[in-house]
Amino acid sequence: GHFPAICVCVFARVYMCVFNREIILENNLNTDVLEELAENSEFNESKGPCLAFRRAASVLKSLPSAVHCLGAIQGLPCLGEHTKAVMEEILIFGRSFKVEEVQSDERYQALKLFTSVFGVGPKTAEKWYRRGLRSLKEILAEPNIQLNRMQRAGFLYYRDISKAVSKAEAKALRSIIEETAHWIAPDSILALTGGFRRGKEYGHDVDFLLTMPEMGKEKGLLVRVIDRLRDQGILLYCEHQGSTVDMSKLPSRRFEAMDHFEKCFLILRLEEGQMEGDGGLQKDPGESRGWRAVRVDLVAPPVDHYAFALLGWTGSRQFERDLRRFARKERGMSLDNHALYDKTKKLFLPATSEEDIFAHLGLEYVEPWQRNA
Ligand code: TTP
Ligand code: MN
Ligand code: MN
Ligand code: MN
Repeated sequence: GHFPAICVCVFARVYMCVFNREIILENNLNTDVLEELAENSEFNESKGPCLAFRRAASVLKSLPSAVHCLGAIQGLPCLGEHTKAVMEEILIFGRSFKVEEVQSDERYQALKLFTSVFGVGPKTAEKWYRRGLRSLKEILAEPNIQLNRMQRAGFLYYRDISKAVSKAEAKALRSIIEETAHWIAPDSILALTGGFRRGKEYGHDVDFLLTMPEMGKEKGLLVRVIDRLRDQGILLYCEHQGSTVDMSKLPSRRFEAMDHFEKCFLILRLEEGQMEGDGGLQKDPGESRGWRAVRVDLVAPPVDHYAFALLGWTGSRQFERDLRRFARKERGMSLDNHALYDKTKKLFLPATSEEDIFAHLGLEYVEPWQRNA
């Protein structure tokens, strides 16, 4: 049967962190390759293979030692035929021809490039590709292309937001947003989520949850925070989504990554002087204009959903997938960013902390840094 990947991952990751970094790096070579295949399948709308490659990558990441022969991966769960074939090529030839074929594919390259723009999804990328467009320059030069507001911001700040965000930059943003939120509501609570909560050194954006200790008091707060950021001149772009929470609905499978909380996708201006700990580490002074644009996700769940929102927004995406799958297959429960529902007992299981949720699932608590699946 299916041994839940999460068990392998959680168990092995603790082990791995304690021991050898080289091993992690070596397996990452393989997992990066698998991620590319996953992405390629996604572009081809092959959802099954896409998830299969992602899951396989996650399992490989969790191994306590590097893979040196096919025998080492023989008994592992979630490794399909295609993954094994790729691994075999890498082990024998030091490279995978299948992967190189994908990497050199014109369509793959174009779709990868186009979807790297904030606001551009696979559908839009495909449309542009079909029109014969191959570069970002060509898209900007094409008069018949209508970019929406988000895409215009994506192109405008492309250079900055495709550059990794550092931990120091994430911390600086945290202070700015926290100060702003406290200025409006002194007892508001801001929590860092996403990759940085998992201890990552770099990220593609910075994710936060914003809430109030008293249920319902969070209403209107996010909008006021955004207005204040705008007044301070640091709001470069804001896509605001109102709350659509409907608690009569059961946790859904269809909208895996989506949730109904009020949120905004932002681009903020971060002054270089606002960062502590990077003193003297200036880059090329000719290139520096003293600030950079950073992508920020700010989500405002009501406090009674906070634990689920925190678990959901901490990620990684693969960890969330594995956890939801585990809940479904092993426990007959459905889990999403809002709730945990026991399908046999037909009731919602309340939680005020992540610990509560893991306990309901009959799992030992998994620290955020162990969730980098
Ligand atoms: P991301 O910010 O996309 O990913 P990350 O922080 O793990 O890595 P990085 O930013 O460095 O690339 O998403 C963070 C988590 O939030 C992820 O587990 C998925 C979750 N999420 C939702 O639950 N709903 C959403 O609508 C989005 C966009 C993300
Ligand atoms: Mn993130
Ligand atoms: Mn990401
Ligand atoms: Mn994000």
